[in-house]
Amino acid sequence: MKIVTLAGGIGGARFLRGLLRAEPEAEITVIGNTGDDISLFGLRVCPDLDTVMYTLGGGINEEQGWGRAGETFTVKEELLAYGVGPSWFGLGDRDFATHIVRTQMLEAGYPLSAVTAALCDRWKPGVRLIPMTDDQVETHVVVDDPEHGRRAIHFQEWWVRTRAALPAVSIAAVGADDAKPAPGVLEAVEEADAVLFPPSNPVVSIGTILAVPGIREAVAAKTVVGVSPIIGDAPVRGMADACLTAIGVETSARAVAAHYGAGLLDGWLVDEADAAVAATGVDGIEVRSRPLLMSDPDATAAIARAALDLAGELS
Ligand code: GDP
Ligand code: FO1
Ligand code: CA
Repeated sequence: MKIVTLAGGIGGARFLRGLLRAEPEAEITVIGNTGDDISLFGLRVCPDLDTVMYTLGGGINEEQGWGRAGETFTVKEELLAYGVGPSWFGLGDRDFATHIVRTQMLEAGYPLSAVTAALCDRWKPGVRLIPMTDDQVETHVVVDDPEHGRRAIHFQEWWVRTRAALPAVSIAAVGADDAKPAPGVLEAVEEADAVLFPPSNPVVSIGTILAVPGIREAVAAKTVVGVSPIIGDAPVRGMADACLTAIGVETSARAVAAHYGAGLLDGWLVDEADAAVAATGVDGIEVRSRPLLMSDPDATAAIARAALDLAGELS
């Protein structure tokens, strides 16, 4: 069986761990979000790709959900001793090595997809991890900054430094319009038996991947089942509500399904807390309710199994 998932960071990675457990023989291709990527200290950092790679490869800091287990921060402290920041982004020593290897390969002329494959040679995530594009796409957020007025800042500055506390006027995937899907992305989607949306951020993870020309159309042609990241009108973790508000979408499992739309989604899993959404349905989308907390590997595998079963029914 061939499965394609789009994926952001933590929500995507944890779902994938469940999917691998539910369907160990499947050939899984993961199309990773690169809109969160940022250059710091001359190094290219790809948080969502790394979160998937470290989580599936056994190197993740489990409590935090991003970054490496057993991490130390000597390099960051030494940089700060020189007055070199940003201080608000916690790059650890072990993680630094990944960004050094990545940047060295990018500067030697390798595309990000080849670099990601090389990094995965070490981590062996058990899936084929492909960035959505080899072109540079960066999510920027327009905010009304009390100190500097209206301005655009990098998504990471908004998310990590301000914890999305400055209301977003708009969110843009800068460069997406001119980006091309990375090699293998469209082919994997075309060959897939099912496309799954993990409970990743609908705006800055799934939305950004779909903004690369060609990906939305290819995905829409397949049987697509999504898992809601919103339970009981709130994100399970993080500030996805701030992203949804910025694009004028209510923070609810129903509104997110309607936002994706029946042209894209065939099936939608909502939590038991949102059973009313399954009872009334969302136009043109088959909605089922079940427990959606990825509390442990078995619970997560059961969510993945339910998504696959629904895709099987709808295809
Ligand atoms: P990020 O890039 O690290 O922010 O991660 P993703 O975009 O892949 O996923 C973030 C989303 O995962 C958040 O909006 C959360 O609400 C959602 N999420 C996290 N844990 C769970 C869970 O256990 N169940 C569900 N349904 N959603 C979750
Ligand atoms: N998230 C934070 O909240 N604070 C950090 O200092 C931080 C550092 C960091 C370093 C490497 C990496 O791969 C991810 C990191 N993240 C950090 C997570 C991450 O940038 C965001 O949660 C996501 O990009 C939002 O989707
Ligand atoms: Ca992300």
